Amino acid sequence: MPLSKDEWKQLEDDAYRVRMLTLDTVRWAGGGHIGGSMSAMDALIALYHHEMNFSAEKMDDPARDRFVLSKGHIGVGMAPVLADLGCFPKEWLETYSHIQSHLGMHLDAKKVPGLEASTGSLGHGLAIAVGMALGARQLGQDWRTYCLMGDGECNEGSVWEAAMSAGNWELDNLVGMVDVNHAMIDGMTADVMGLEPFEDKWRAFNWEVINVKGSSMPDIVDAFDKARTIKGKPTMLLLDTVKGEGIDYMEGDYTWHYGAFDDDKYQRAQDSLKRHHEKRLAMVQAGK
Ligand SMILES: Cc1ncc(C[n+]2csc(CCOP(=O)(O)OP(=O)(O)O)c2C)c(N)n1
Repeated sequence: MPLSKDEWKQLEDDAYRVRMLTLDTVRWAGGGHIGGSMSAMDALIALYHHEMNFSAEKMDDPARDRFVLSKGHIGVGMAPVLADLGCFPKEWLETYSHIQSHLGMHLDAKKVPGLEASTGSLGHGLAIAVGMALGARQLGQDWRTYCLMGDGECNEGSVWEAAMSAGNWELDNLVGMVDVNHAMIDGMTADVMGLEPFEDKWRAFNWEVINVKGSSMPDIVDAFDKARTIKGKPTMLLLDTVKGEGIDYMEGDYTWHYGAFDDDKYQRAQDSLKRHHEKRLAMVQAGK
């Protein structure tokens, strides 16, 4: 079902709140993967606050939907999503990436309540998600599995082995997503290792492909709805996003893959996110 205005506004408020919490977490940690956290945040919020059968109360329920964060370097954005949902105390975020913390820079599923898989070594999450989706089928369960990768991550050969197996097994209970923010750690994705024709590659592996404006809550939700109607193959959402979304001086700049703030940059980031949220609310108001 399309989002109502109230639901849309709520998702925007959720995304703003968790983006601000991510800024704080980067600050407490002394640095973090901020660019790819901001580009992925709208999809993460739409997933956890709208799409998935998941909550802090359900995090051990065998019937819950599963999400694998394959681009595991954005722990600094993922931990705030889970803390905000109530999976663990928000105070843990103050120790993110510190020695002896529950929260390492790349999150550990044995230590982080609500996290389904330990990731960080790129290229492994989709194979884990394929296993979860196959598991649901074997057990006759109807939970759905979701997996988020980065576009740079798709340089990894193991992504394509997992893609081939998901297509082969016609896993229509699996939704993949790529955060196509066009940038990676050391340059623009197209300059480091071209992916085009990206869409055709997924189709060739028997995936349904949906192109999505990854900064639009209604578009993301529509794509999740459409994925539920696809039978006999997995669905891939190619999320067209901007690295650093919402923080003007970071947007589109790959050098903000990982970064730290001084007081001035922190203040400017907060101010920019506030303006970004106001713009988003005006779009909700206008209905587009
Ligand atoms: C196997 C592996 N090789 C290298 C790295 C180092 N690394 C961390 S993030 C990154 C770039 C990933 O780019 P992308 O997937 O586009 O991430 P995003 O821009 O969405 O943050 C690399 C190469 C890693 N984590 N794992």
